[in-house]
Amino acid sequence: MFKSGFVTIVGRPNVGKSTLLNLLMGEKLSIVSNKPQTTRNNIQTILTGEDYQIVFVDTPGIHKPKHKLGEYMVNSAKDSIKDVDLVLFLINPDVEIGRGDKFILEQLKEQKAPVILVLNKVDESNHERVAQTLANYSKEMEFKEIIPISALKGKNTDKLLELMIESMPEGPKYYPDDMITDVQERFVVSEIVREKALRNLSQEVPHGIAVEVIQMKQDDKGKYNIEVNIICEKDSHKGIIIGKNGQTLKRIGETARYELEKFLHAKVNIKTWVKVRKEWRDNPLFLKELGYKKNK
Ligand SMILES: Nc1nc2c(ncn2[C@@H]2O[C@H](COP(=O)(O)OP(=O)(O)OP(=O)(O)O)[C@@H](O)[C@H]2O)c(=O)[nH]1
Ligand SMILES: [Mg+2]
Repeated sequence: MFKSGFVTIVGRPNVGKSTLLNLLMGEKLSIVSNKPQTTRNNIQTILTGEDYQIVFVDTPGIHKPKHKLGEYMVNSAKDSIKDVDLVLFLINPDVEIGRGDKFILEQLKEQKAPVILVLNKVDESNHERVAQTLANYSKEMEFKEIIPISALKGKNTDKLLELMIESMPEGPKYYPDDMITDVQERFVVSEIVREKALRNLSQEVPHGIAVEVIQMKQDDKGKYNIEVNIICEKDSHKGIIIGKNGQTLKRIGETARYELEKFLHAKVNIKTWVKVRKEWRDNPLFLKELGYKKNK
C-alpha cells in the first residue's frame, strides 16, 4: 500500500521548524538563523520513500504581526493548517505556555487534522524540564503523539519520521521521485543571500531586509553571474550592511557565494548592491513585487 499526504510544521518563531525540515529532507532547502522570523514564506518540500511520499510545508513562525509583511507571514502559516493530513506543532522546553503558543493552540483546536506535539531542542534542556513542558502542553488539547527531539543533533527524528509515515493515509504519488521542492531556484538564491545577511548582522537591521535577484545568468562555461539587491529600510542600515571599508557586505557576498556554489553545483560570481526602501514592509505593491503575496 502506498501512503502519501501533506504535513505542515508550525510553531513560534525560532523554535527550529526550518532546521527540522532540512534534517528530514537531508538537504538544506529552508534558511535558518538564530534570529526569530527568519522564514517568510510557506516552503513546500517533497520526501519520497519506497512506499510513501510526504509533502512537508515549512511555515513562518506565528507571532503578533507589526506590519503587512508580518501579516502575510502569519496568514501563510495559518493557511497551511487547512486541508493537511497532519500538523507538527513544534515547541521548545519552556515549561510555561506563553501567549504565542496559546494562540497557536487555539488555531489547532479549530481544525480537523491530527496534531503531533514535537518538543525540539532537548539537547539544550534536561529530562525534568522536558517532562514538565510536555505535561503542561498535553493538558491543553488531545495530541496524536508527543515526541521530544533535537533537530540540530538528529535525536529521535527517525522515530518522528516513522510516526509521520504511519499517520499518512493511503494515497497516490503526487510528485515525481526526483522532485524535492516546488520553490524556484531564484527564490532559493535570494534566500541564501538573505540568510548570510541575517547571520552577519545584528540587532534591528536583519528584520528589515529583503533580497531581490536582479540577474542570474550562466555563461558558456557554466558559471553563474548573479546580481542581487539587498533592500533595507533606513540609510543608517545601509551603512551597517556595507560596514567599515565595505567589510560586512563583502563577507555577506563571500559566504553566500560559497553556499550558492554548493546549491547550484557550479562556479558563481556574485555582485551585491544595497538599496534603501523606506517602510517597504508596509508597502503592498513592493511586497507583491518581492513575492510576499497571498496564495503564492
Ligand atoms: N540547541 C538546539 N538548537 C536548535 C535546534 N533546532 C534548531 N536550533 C537553532 O534554533 C535557531 C532557529 O532555528 P530555525 O530552524 O531557523 O527556527 P524556525 O522555527 O524555522 O524560525 P522562524 O523561521 O524564524 O520561525 C537556529 O539558531 C538553530 O540552529 C535544536 O534541536 N537544538
Ligand atoms: Mg524557519
